Amino acid sequence: MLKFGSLTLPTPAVMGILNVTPDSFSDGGRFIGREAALRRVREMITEGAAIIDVGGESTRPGARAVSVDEELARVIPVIEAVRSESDNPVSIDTSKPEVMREAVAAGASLINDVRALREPGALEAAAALGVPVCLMHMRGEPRTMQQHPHYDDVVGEVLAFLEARVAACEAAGIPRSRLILDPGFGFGKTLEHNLALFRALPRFVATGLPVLVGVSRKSMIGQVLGVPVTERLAGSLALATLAVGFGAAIVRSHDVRETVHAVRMAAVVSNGEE
Ligand code: 8Y4
Repeated sequence: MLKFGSLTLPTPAVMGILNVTPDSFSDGGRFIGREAALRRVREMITEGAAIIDVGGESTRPGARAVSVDEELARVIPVIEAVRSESDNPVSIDTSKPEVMREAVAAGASLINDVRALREPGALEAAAALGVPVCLMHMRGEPRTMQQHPHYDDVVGEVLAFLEARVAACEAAGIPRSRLILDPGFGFGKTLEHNLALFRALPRFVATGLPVLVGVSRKSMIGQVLGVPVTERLAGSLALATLAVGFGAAIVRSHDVRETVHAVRMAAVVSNGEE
C-alpha cells in the first residue's frame, strides 16, 4: 500500500488515463462529451484502476498550449461528475496552479505535473493544497521536445533533475512523503534515452520515493516493434511487467484491465505480494 495522508493506493497501482482534450470524447467541436467520459471512467474503475488521471492539456509531441479557462472547462465538470458518483481517487494532469486549485476543490486527490511544479506559482499552490504530487522529468516543451534531445548522461541528468525538484518541493513545504518520481518516458528523449532510463528504474526506486512509469502505447514501443499506436498493447504490458519487477509503484495506462492483470502477476512474483 502507498499512503499519502487521506489517499491510499494499492502497490502496484494502475492509473487509468482519461484524456479530456477535443480529440477524445469530442462531440465534433470544442465541447467534451461528459457522458462519454464518465462511461469510460466507470469502465476503468470496474477494470481495477486505483486512480483516474484526468488531463485537459495535450502534451503529445508537437501539441500547442491551452489556456487556463479552456483547461478548466474540460477537466472540472468531469472531476465533479466522477466524485459525485464514487469514492475513487482522481489525479489532475496539469501544470497550471489555477487548475490545480480548482481541481482539488472539485475533489482531485493527486497532482500529476509533467513540468514537476516549475510553472510560476505551482510549487506554492501544491504546497497549500496538501495533496501528493507526481514530479515528472521533461526536457523542453511538448511543441519542440522531440527535436534533437541531447544528454551526456541521460540517467544521471534525469535523476539529478528530479532530486533538485524534490529539494525545491521540500523548501516550499511539500514533504518527501507526499512525492512520487517519474522519469518521463517520451518527453524530450530518443529511443536510446528511453531504454537507458527504463533499464535504470532500480536507481529511481532506490531514492526511496514511489516511482510512476508511463509508457502505455508510447512511441518507444512503436520504434522497437514497428507497430502503430493501435497495436502496442503487448509491448505496453511487457514494459508494465518489467517496471513492477524493477520496483515501480504506479503504472499509467490506457488499457486498465490487461495492465491490472499484468502488474498483479508481476508483483506476486517480484515483491511476494498476494
Ligand atoms: C500514445 C498514447 C502515444 C499516449 C503517446 C501517448 C505521462 C504523463 C503523459 C507519463 C506522467 C502520453 C500526462 C503522454 N505521459 N504523466 N502524461 N507520466 N506522470 N502519450 O509518462 O500518454 S501524456
